[in-house]
Amino acid sequence: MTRLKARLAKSPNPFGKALFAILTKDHLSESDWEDVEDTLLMADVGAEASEQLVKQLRDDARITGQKDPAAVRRGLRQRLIDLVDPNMDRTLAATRPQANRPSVIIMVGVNGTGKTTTAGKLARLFVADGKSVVMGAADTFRAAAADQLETWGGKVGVPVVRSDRDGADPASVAFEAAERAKNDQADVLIVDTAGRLQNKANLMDQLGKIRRVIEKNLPVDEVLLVLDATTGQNGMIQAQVFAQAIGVTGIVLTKLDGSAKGGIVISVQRELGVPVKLVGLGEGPDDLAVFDPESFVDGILGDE
Ligand SMILES: Nc1nc2c(ncn2[C@@H]2O[C@H](COP(=O)(O)OP(=O)(O)O)[C@@H](O)[C@H]2O)c(=O)[nH]1
Ligand SMILES: [Mg+2]
Repeated sequence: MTRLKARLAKSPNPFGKALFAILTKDHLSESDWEDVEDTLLMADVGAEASEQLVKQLRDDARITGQKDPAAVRRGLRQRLIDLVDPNMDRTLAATRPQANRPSVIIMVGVNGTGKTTTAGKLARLFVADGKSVVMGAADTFRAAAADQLETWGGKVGVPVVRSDRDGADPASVAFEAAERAKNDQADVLIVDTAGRLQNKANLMDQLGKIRRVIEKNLPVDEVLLVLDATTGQNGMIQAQVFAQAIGVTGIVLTKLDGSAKGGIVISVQRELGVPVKLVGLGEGPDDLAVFDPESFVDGILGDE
C-alpha cells in the first residue's frame, strides 16, 4: 500500500497536487474554479464526478472559509477518498477461503492492456502467499502469446496449460486448464484470454464459451477486466464492451506508472459499478499493487 502511494507520488503531475496548489491560493476566482474542473477532466475523473467534486469543494471553501493549507489538504483528501469510494469490496475472491476447490480468475481486456503480464504478476502474489497456481493460455491467436505466459510461469514457478497450435480453440485450452487445476487440487486457476476480437457479438460468443467450458469443472469466481490507464476515454468505451460481453467482478488498472491520468480509477468505477482491485505500476514481477483508496489519494496528493 505504501508502495502504491510512493509510486504515484513520483508520477508526473499527480492531479491531487495540482488541485491543492489552486485551492490554497489567497483568492479563488471563477477562473480558478474552472482550473480545478479542467484539472479533474484532464486527469480522466469524468465529467459528472468532476462537476460533483467542484461543487463540494466550492461549498467547503464557502462554509469554512478555510485558508490554512493543512486544513485545505485534509478536506480535499477526504473528498477525494469519498469519490474513490472506500466502501467497495476490493478483495479478490481467490483470497477468500474456498470449499476445497480452486478459485478461478479469467483475465479479459483489449490487446496490449497488460492481461498476460498481470496474470504472471498475480500468480507470483499467490505463490508468495503459499498458494498453488495453474495458468491457462487461452489466447491462442499467436503462439507467442502462450510463450509469453509460459515465460511468466517459469519465472514464478507455475505450470501453464497451453496449445501448441496457432489458432487452436481457446475454449478447449480453458477447459483443459480447469481440469488440470481441479485434478492438481490447485488453489487458484488464472486463465489468460485474447483481446483482439472483431466485434461485440464475437467477443460475447468467445468469452461466454470460455466461461461455460470452465464451469463444467469449476465455478468462475472472478473476471478481471484489465484497462490501460494511459488510454483515457478510449479505454472507458472498451471497458463498457467487455462489461456487457462478460460479467466483470473487478478492474485492474495497468500502466499507472506512466500516467498522470489516475482519475480514470474514479470514472471507470462509476461507469461500471465495479471496483478497481489491483493496479499495475511497471513491467516487473513485483509491479502489481492491491488498490487502496487512501494510499491512492495520498499518492496523487504528493508529499505534505
Ligand atoms: N509500464 C507498465 N507497463 C506494463 C504494465 N503492465 C503491462 N505492461 C506492458 O504492456 C505491454 C503489453 O502487456 P501484455 O501483458 O502483453 O498485454 P496483453 O496483450 O493484454 O496480454 C508489455 O510490454 C508489458 O510489459 C504496467 O503496469 N506498467
Ligand atoms: Mg496477452
